[in-house]
Amino acid sequence: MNEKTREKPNPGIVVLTGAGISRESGLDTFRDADGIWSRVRIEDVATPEAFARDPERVHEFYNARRAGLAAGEIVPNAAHAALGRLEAEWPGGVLVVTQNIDDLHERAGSRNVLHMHGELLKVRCGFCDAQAACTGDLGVDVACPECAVAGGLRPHVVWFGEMPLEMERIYQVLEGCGLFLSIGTSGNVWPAAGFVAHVKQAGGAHTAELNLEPSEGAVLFDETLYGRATIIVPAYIEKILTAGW
Ligand code: BV8
Repeated sequence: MNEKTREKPNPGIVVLTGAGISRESGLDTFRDADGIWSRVRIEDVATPEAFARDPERVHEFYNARRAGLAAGEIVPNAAHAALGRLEAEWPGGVLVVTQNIDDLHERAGSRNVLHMHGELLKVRCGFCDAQAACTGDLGVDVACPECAVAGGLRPHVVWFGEMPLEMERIYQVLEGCGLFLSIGTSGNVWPAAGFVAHVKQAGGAHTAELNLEPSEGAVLFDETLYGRATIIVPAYIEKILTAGW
């Protein structure tokens, strides 16, 4: 713990997570050899242009991921559980800012979860902007539960070229935290890839990267630990709760 954060007895903790934390739960990552982007092109399924061009293709892509997430064998792992424990036991604030659109953090007991890239189990209406829960398949013929118009519903996810959610709140908590932890992300996607630099500019926080391998921004972190999330995250959380950082 450094000077500035030593002032505050229990400084806040911000944890950024990416697809790597859900890999051992059976969900694919994006950029690993067997990742999602090795099978489909971002331009075909994860941009507003793709949705305008071929909405059924995009629905098919997210329907398959939604069905996969709802499958019984996909459950939170020890890394998700460790973050649930951190929130329950750390006297200061803990916010999980996740790039993931799955619900494994919440299923592992985390309450303060901010999905900056949206949520797979939610849909949004392009006509009335209503949001609704969605566990089944979506299609252009499905009517909005609010305005009853069909053809406007889309997955409530942030596509490339779209503004991530709650950016102001995210920068605010980053500027006031005592520890910034980055778990299971390759650091290729912006603005999330810029958070560590933003924290360092703000001055006081300690920064740590926990990942299978060094990310694009690895050199910017004060501390790095490499290995599988289910192994290194519970150990690191235990250390924080018993000895701080
Ligand atoms: C925006 C939702 C304007 C949908 C996603 C040039 C320079 C800079 C930026 C850009 C640029 N050109 C374009 C951009 C912007 C673009 C961008 O960053 N493109 C990249 C590809 C160059 N960004 C945007 O368009 C964003 N919007 O910029 O708006 C703006 C500007 C400023 C401020 C505000 C707004 C919107 C981006 C969001 C897109 N939507 N997802 C969906 O999921 O289908 S992004 C998608 O990638 C996921 O959300 C994912 O989380 C994110 C990042 O990927 P990772 O999670 O890091 O996954 P990856 O596979 O890459 O890495 C996994 C890591 O885990 C690896 O390091 C691996 O080693 C590790 N790992 C694997 N197994 C394990 C493990 N670690 C531990 N244990 C294991 N077992």
